[in-house]
Amino acid sequence: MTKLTILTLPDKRLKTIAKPVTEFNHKLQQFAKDMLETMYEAPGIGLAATQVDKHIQLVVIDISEEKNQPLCLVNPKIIKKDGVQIHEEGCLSVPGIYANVKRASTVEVEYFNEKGEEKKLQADELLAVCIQHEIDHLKGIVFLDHLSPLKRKMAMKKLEKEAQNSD
Ligand code: K2U
Ligand code: ZN
Repeated sequence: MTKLTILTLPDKRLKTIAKPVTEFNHKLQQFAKDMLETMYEAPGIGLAATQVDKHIQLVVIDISEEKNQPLCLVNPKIIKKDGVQIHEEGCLSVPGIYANVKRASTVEVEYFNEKGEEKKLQADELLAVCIQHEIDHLKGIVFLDHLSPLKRKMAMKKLEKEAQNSD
């Protein structure tokens, strides 16, 4: 297994729009395993391929306490959204910054697993937040992009300050 390097803002590669996966082969399945290992190690409950500078439509998620319920969503599409929820979010690509983000409270997602099998999933609460957060990454969107310009500016200033302090 390989631990992958996670990009952090202000790296512009995080704004890249991911391409659909067309080949479900051993290489993709190994990449999904490496993504899960990197996510558990971070630690996080989700990770998008964009964040490790691989611009394909693949995200991994595991919100279970025991870290034993991994999900791999390839070419995910939200086909239904309902309600509104506000949840505090962080991001492995935006270290040390947390903010409330408004998102749909439930989503229905069509996707393929790493073997190329078609799947459909209904999610609510934290899983719905995570799925929307990760699919945003595949569109080059980070959670700060949902904030007001003032809040986003304040968050970027804090990020820059923390980056200077850690140099
Ligand atoms: O995309 C990422 O960086 C992974 C996020 C996913 C996430 C953010 C906000 C809300 C739900 C999911 C990381 O897992 S952030 C770290 C974290 C860990 C536990 C709970 C919430 C956030
Ligand atoms: Zn994130």
